[in-house]
Amino acid sequence: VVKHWQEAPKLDESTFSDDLMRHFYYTLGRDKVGESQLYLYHALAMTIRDRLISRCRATNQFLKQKKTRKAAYLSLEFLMGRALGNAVLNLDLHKSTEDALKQYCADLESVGEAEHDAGLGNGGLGRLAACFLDSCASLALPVIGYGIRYEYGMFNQSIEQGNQVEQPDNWLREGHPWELAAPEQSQRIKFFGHVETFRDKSGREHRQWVDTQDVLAVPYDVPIPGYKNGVVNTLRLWKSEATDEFDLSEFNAGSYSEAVAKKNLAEQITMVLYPNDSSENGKELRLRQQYFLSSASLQDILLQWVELYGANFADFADYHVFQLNDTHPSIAVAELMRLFVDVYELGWDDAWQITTQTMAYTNHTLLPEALEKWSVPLFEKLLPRLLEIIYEINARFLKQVSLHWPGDVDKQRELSLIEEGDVPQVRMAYLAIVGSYSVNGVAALHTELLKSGLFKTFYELWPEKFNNKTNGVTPRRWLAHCNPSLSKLISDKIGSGWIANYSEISKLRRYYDDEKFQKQWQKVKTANKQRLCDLVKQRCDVEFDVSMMFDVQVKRIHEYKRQLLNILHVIHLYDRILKGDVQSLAPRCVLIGGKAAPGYYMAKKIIKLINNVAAVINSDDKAKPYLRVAFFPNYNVTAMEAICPATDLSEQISTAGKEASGTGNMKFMMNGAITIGTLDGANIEIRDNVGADNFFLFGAHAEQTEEIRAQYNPQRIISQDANLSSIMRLLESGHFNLLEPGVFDDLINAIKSPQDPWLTAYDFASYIDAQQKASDTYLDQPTWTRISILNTAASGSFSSDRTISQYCDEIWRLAPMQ
Ligand code: DL6
Repeated sequence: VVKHWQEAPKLDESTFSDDLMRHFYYTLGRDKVGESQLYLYHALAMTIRDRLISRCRATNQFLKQKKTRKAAYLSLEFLMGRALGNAVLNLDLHKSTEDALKQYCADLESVGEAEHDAGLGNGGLGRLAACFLDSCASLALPVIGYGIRYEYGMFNQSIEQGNQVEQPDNWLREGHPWELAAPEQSQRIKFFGHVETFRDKSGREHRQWVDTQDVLAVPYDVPIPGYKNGVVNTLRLWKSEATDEFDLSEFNAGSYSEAVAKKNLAEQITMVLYPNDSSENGKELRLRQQYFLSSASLQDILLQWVELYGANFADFADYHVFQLNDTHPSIAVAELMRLFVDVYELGWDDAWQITTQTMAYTNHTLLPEALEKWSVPLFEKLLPRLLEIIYEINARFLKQVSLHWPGDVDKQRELSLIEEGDVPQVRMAYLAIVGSYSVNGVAALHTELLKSGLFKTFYELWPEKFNNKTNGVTPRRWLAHCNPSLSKLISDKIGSGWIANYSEISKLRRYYDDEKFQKQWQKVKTANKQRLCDLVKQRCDVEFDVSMMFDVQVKRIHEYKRQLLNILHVIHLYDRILKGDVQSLAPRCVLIGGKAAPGYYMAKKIIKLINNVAAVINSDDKAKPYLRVAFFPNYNVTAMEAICPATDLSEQISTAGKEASGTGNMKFMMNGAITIGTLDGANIEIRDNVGADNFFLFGAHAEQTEEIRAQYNPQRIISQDANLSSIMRLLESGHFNLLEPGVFDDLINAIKSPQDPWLTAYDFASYIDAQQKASDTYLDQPTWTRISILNTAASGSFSSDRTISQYCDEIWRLAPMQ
């Protein structure tokens, strides 16, 4: 007799300790805790997973029983980081866990160290997806995440002779205890082949995609717990596998090796995450990943629909919405059409109506190099039926364009889904816009720039589609979990309601002037800084000092994010120290971390410069009392959990108009760091919320940058600025590269080039001024602490709960699960 799930043994706090022992002893077959505590971590993860599974079942059962509108978040990236601490927090298992671990003389923090980060994303876009899942579950919203189970996530970075070296991230090597495979729900994905017309019995013509080389998509489900609300949603990650019949012909012909090689080809699809955060390189494998994810996820949802309600899709759009996380999964628009028209035999118009009422697209970047285009010949080879469908969508769309702008052929060329040229290209962002009922940017300025620039003509055509959803981050991971001592201090003062309802954090404002509270606030910060000191010593071999200001910039290395400007300021401080101009210097420890895309030459040079400058400064005794510099290798989610609670000054210094939103800026703010930043992305909203006096502003405004670029003369700026000239002399003299002549020439030339799009020299002087203000303020600790408290208190609207509530109310229109 198969026991029904409802009769499954009850798991609660009373059995936690026994469950842990059972998993350790029986499931894993261990009786001793080793050095790494790996098995104890696995046993603990399984003990907690048991509790997640029961809640996940209940959540799924609810959704099956009630015909409910749901959202699916389609993303090529989910940068989840570690799961253990988050699950303990959200399921309120802290005490049970610590008690149970005592029998092994272990504690949660040390056992948690055994967990590998799930680094299935590059940076902001992937981490946003992870924060969104936490918020959806915590708000009890029926949202499923769909992604790829990459065998190798974001590469591991080490530094050798100041240079970035990449190593593969074999994160699954020791097993991933949180996931559950569901091979019985695998989907078949078609590639290659060709399209034929056939006539059915009634004489109707159909297009058929035949002679395809199919690959299996096998789902692995990762539970996503809501915060203390009993909800557990699902992140479904697809792994590619060869189909069973892949080898038959070769086996029959005795070609064992060829057969296995083909298997490898299928499994390559989900082998590795592409490590570019904002540029695509047109690789066939990447397009395969995009189609693989989109097709598997849509088939999964359609199949569930058919199983529950039959193949009638008349009200499908009332119950489903697909949020496309950037253009990466935008092929889903054409795939949903293919499934409706070819597989479920809907008429084109019905299919198009449903599709355009279920798709919604989020744009995450204005950088032109990140706007995906795929060559038509590649599409034709890999996905011939999808290309046909895109042509048909385009033909009908261009008819609409010609009605709107009669006789204007240029408009048709401008908006066409196919870009003309030697090798014509499919414009994926245009496909996403045409196929969606909602198009959103991720911060107010970014959305305005989309409407007035990149997608201006689409905005003229469909103004109602465009909307803004300023990003947010989850206060559970980014304050409650990563900064327990500050959380306790906050909760002692204003109660713990802020964890579930982050707008309550504003109650903290009442205490910013309270001296006793300020002292407690400082004490927490100092303890967090001490922890970071230890980590920096261990990872960078640099001594930081808690009495100095912790000035931090951690994010992907990109020219537009201007780590170069930061290091110019560091050189300026060093220059002042050498000249004995130290009177108004607040002693600082500067920490910079982030990964460069492996093929991004300039970003790698910037890493090298940071490391060389750090080496020179840290070995100079004159600098020691005033300045220490470290490059943090292999920056990832777990590193940020230690870094943001310890940061005093948050560097958000991108060229205005280039950073779509930023989310690191929000994590720092929540943890009481003060921002030095440009009017870019969500910095603008951060400054509006905390007040101009509590933010160190500098730099050109976005609307000025075009004009500045038109007459940009950085050599003149350098020659007229004594500070900058002095820095350039140090750089050009080879002071930081005595044994490596010329290594920084390209960086030096970039700063001096009138074509420098990042306006480094232009913003330098105002950056130095703002840094001096930061320095002056830091020397006045009561004022600094007041501003720090005000920053946390004003961070209420940067919770991803607020963002998700807006997605829910204005795009998804979902009701919470009751
Ligand atoms: O929206 C999340 C995040 C923003 O906060 C960053 O400002 C933006 O740079 C990032 N975009 C990407 C680019 N990927 N693509 N396409 O990661 O998105």
